[in-house]
Amino acid sequence: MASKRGALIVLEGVDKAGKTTQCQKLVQALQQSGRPAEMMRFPERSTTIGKLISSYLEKKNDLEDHTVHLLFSANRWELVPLMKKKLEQGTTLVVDRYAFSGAAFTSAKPGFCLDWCMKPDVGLPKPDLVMFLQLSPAEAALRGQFGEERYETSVFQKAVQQKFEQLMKDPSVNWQVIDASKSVENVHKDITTHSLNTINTAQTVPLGELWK
Ligand code: NYM
Ligand code: MG
Repeated sequence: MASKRGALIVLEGVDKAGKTTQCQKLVQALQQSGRPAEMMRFPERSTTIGKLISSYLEKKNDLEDHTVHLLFSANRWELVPLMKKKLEQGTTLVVDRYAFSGAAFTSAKPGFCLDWCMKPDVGLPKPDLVMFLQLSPAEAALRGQFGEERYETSVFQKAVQQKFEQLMKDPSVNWQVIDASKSVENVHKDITTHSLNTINTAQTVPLGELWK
């Protein structure tokens, strides 16, 4: 029998929904239960492309909007060989943001349509599960001030949320909406349940291609 592949699990949501915390807790829980798992994040700021993106987000440089969109996508593509290798080796990848953030954030800018924004990411490894951490703008505001980075304003985040809602209508993607207003531990429990189911079923189906 061929060895079992890992699952590709993505967490999405607006800023402050708790994605990073939950990714870390999920990886830890999977590892502790003897399942190989690693965390990844996008943008991955350590590469040459990632450094350009990072300084853009920190407002240290300006980039034309289409250009930065394509750099975010390129930053995913440059990690595809590594992702595929890990998945084939049986490691489950827990990913903090993916192509959905790419499409939602750029299409929230004036003059961009969702369809154009999705194109560069067509054919990326398709997540076996995308969990959307749902948090209302009011609840997000209770979690304190936004940071200093580009896009971190409540007006822009509301536009991003609407784009995510459009993306979630696509039945070719396995979306699960998670109520992120619950306690960290209860959100973690929900996420773990969905992830364990996905890890079991991913072993029986080949890795797909996104938006194809
Ligand atoms: N972002 C993230 C995009 O605009 N496009 C993308 O493709 C991705 C992956 O970068 N505000 C935005 C969303 C976030 C920011 O922040 C990355 P963080 O805190 O590193 O996840
Ligand atoms: Mg963040």
